[in-house]
Amino acid sequence: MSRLLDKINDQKISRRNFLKATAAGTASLALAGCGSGLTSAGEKVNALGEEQGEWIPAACWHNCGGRCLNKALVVDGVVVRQKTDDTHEDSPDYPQQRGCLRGRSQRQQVFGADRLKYPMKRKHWQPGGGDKSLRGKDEWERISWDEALTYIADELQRVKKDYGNRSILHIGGWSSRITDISRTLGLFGGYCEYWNTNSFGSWAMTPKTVGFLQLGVWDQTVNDRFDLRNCETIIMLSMNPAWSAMGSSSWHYLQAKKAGAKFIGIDPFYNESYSMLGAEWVPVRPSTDSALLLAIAYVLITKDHPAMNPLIDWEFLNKYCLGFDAEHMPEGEDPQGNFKDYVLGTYDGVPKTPAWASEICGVDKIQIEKLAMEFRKDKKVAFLCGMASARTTNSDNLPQLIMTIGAMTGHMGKSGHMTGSTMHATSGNGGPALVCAGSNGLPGIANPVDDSINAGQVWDAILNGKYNFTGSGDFVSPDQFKPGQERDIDIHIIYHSGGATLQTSDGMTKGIEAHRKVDLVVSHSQFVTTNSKYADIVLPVTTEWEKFGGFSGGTLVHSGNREMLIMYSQITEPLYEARSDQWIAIELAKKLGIDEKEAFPFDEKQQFFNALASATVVNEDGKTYGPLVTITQKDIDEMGVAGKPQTGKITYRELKEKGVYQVKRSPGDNYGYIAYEDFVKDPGKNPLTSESGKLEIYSRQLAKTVNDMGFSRIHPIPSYIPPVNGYEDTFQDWESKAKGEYPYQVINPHYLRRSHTVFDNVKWLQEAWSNPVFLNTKDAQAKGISNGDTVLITSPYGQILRNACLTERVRPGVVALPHGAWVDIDEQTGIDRGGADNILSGQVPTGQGVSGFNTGVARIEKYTPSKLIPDVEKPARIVF
Ligand SMILES: Nc1nc2c(c(=O)[nH]1)N[C@H]1C(S)=C(S)[C@@H](COP(=O)(O)OP(=O)(O)OC[C@H]3O[C@@H](n4cnc5c(=O)[nH]c(N)nc54)[C@H](O)[C@@H]3O)O[C@H]1N2
Ligand SMILES: Nc1nc2c(c(=O)[nH]1)N[C@H]1C(S)=C(S)[C@@H](COP(=O)(O)OP(=O)(O)OC[C@H]3O[C@@H](n4cnc5c(=O)[nH]c(N)nc54)[C@H](O)[C@@H]3O)O[C@H]1N2
Ligand code: SF4
Ligand SMILES: [Mo]
Repeated sequence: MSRLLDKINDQKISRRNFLKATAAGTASLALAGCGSGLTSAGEKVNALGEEQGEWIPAACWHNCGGRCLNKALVVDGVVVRQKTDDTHEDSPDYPQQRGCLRGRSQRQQVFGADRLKYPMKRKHWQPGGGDKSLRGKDEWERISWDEALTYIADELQRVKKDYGNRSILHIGGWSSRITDISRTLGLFGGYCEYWNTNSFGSWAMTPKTVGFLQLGVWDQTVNDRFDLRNCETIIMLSMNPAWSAMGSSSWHYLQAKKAGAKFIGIDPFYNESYSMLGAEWVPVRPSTDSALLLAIAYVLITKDHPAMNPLIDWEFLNKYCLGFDAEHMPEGEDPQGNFKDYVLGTYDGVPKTPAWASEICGVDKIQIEKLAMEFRKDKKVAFLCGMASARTTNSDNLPQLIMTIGAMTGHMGKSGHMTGSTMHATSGNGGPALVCAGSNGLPGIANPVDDSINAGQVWDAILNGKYNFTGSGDFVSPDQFKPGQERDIDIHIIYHSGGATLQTSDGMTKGIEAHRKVDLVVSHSQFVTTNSKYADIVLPVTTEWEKFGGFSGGTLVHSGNREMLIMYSQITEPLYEARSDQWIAIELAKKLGIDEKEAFPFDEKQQFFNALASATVVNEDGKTYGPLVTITQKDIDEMGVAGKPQTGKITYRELKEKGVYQVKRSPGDNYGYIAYEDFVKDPGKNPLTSESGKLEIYSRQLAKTVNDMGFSRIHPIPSYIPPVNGYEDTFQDWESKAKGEYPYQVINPHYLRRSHTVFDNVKWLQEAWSNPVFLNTKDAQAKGISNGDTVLITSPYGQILRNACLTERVRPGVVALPHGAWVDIDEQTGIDRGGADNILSGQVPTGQGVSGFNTGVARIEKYTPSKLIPDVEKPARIVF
């Protein structure tokens, strides 16, 4: 290390040598256990860097809960330090876009010793598959780009000829359609797609169908952040912005706290957010929120008295909703099917009382009664919901039930009142984007194959040759929720061009088996990720730091919070032999005899320019939009692109230097937002997205769509349907309450140390945040497990090891296993030492094709054969 520092100080080192040296330095650090070497490195180069370096806005491009401004200090081509937003003074009304611990460790990732350096082939792979069983444990051989692309092209041709294009499964992470290779494969005749409701769970389709969706965007059904300060009570259901929505969100909630709001958290885990906000805890069992909320409805209905105890907003129900009671049912439907009578148990004989719910959801019945009162109509209430509770099986009615509670109590469409979903980069800040990212201008390329397999069936489909086809595309496609149709499928190639899908999809144990079945697995990646570990040909790709530049949210669903747009620039030339995904797509097109100009009519720089020129920003009226960036002919000439000069709010030069454009906000400005305001003012003129244009507490369309898809069945009204692998399944016998083989429920909180799987290889972060399993103290003690003990967790689908962290913050009966750790199977025992969440999940799609990430059962026991070493002490995965 010290020789490296001397070299940097000498300023004699070339950039390329430095990168090699950095890589070596990080490797030795990793092996020795992270010492303080790098800190002193920072100090030494710091003084030097400040004089001579340039701060360049550096991408943080991951699917985390933030979009923050990060900058890298580059001295003579070498990144010596990082910092975050200091472009303006920080204040609650106009906050800096500050990065988190992960973003600030980005250089450790980009220049990590474990970066993939060259294309690689698995030693025992041969065209047709070779020894397939060795996937995940074989040796790697370095090959040239030409060899790699030739192997892939030949296999694609062979499989197309013998089995057809639908035997090529292309997985591009979130959506098969967004990665560059989808363009090449589209022109090649198409590919079978993979789709997943992912983050959204049953918020994927339900809200739009029942009329509970604003602006076409899922997490913008709540009011603007300033309006949080007008709320008396903020009830949060399955939310953890302090971990999962870094950036400014927590600060917005704190302003509401400062303004006097009372917070309540409905969650099996009393997480950092509730703790920060001093929230009252409603310790619900996972996947049982529907039971709890039905009992809330019961209390509201039975305790309401319009004059003496006004809890329900009858006017709101009458005017804006369908299906609450027998008098407001859709035409042609049996009046007995209404919500109120279901809650009261009029026809099914089961009143959904707090006692009824308590047995299921585990919240004391007195606490349920008290909680119901908090929703009362004469209080200013925000009912904010994250989507974790809907990443559960049989939860299709949950968003509808959340909407129903909000509608019953009239907490919609006015200041100080809100009901809806809010999560990720836009947590606590609803409304349309004030600055909008532009488009790269590439024309779409269709996929001629219409097959699309749900994440909850994809590995089973490969293994068994059958799946339930419900429509094409990903879940944002209107065509995805169609009547189900059993289809045969015969997958021969798995092509991973993005995402960490083997790691992040349901049922990893079966996923590995499926990967060991096909003829070829290709993976583009930056590290030996799980996808690449089980692949045959691995192609090293560049990070965003190695590209010409880009904008926050380029390929992601969320571009950031509504008030800003980030533009980043190139930090370094591509490392080693890494190439961009687009370069690979172009070169593969050439090998396949496809006109690459048809796939990519213009280059990445022109794509950047197009996005720059088409970015827009709101005008001061708060309604109309104009171009964001002023671009001169000189800028265009310097970039070497085709385009016309234009006038906007910030010059290209200033944006390039600052890295961010942020709309300056203050309370009472023109940029505020109240969800459902127009609808509430004039429902006739501003109908919602449902069949009737109203809030559908009874939704014919919802039940029909889900039931026709054929994964499982639901009712048109919100009802409690026991989840698959839920609390009920922890019992051998529900009546006698005899516990079964898997007596605990498992949830997967998104974890601070990583963004899903990304950053989990960074030693700084591994050292700062260990990755235990969180167990309730009493549960652990009953099993003789102490803090730090290694625990074996067994589900019906797989086994993992983690060291225990005992806490009272997880409710009894629940095991909280952080999401996203990299799998590390011990091939002798079959046990995963990495603690990967999806080793514990199965292939169980329900309803609209939801992944039940937070519905799982398991048993726990102290593991004695050996003790897990901390992740930071594990060697990094360095191949060459
Ligand atoms: N059990 C369980 N599973 C879950 C969840 C859970 O809570 N529990 N959460 C789910 C949710 S909400 C989500 S959104 C998904 C996320 O699932 P994924 O999208 O699969 O997860 P990421 O780890 O973000 O995957 C991004 C991958 O892309 C790679 N990458 C980064 N840049 C590039 C690039 O330029 N090119 C290429 N080719 N690759 C690149 C990264 O290294 C990483 O491997 O996981 C889901 N899975
Ligand atoms: N650090 C970090 N931040 C991230 C991510 C990451 O991986 N790491 N991922 C990003 C992405 S893509 C997404 S989708 C978001 C996800 O963001 P969130 O949905 O906020 O993430 P989670 O941490 O899974 O869940 C939030 C809370 O829901 C609780 N919960 C789980 N199941 C249930 C249930 O059945 N009922 C109730 N009432 N509560 C439940 C959990 O205990 C947790 O406290 O985070 C984003 N931000
Ligand atoms: S919250 Fe996300 S975008 Fe912001 S610094 Fe952290 S990892 Fe990067
Ligand atoms: Mo997500």
